[in-house]
Amino acid sequence: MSLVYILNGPNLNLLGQRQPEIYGRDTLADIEARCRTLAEAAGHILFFAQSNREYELIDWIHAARIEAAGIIINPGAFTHTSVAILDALNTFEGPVFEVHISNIHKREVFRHHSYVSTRADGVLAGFGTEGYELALRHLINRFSRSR
Ligand code: DHK
Repeated sequence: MSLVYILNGPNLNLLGQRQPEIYGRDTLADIEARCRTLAEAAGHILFFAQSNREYELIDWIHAARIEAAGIIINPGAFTHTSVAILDALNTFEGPVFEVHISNIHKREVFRHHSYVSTRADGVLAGFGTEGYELALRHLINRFSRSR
């Protein structure tokens, strides 16, 4: 049994209402419910959280260092700005997967660079909200392979 952290950055609390033509109609609660079902069916535990505050995301990454087997993170706009989140992720020894609902490379140039990608073991962008489940399925498969 492993603990997985799924962390979400700023504005993702507004999923479902926020620019649905880009981010879709699913809410963060919908994503959490689907991921929780998936994790629990495989015998794992999920910590799922969102914050608009950079320090809170960093504090969760620090907590993950102690107790989590893997991190899935959609840092929102902090993807493109936060060396502090990158530094925190660099202290985490397990696998890190970066998820973006939209394909950031198809959007404005300022979204093309991700600090987090320089640490992430894999990146999913443009798979819509399904990207979270794809990343989680991968982590679950990884855990069962390393047993
Ligand atoms: C979410 C955001 O909030 C943006 O700031 C990123 C990302 C893209 C997403 O696609 O999930 O640029």
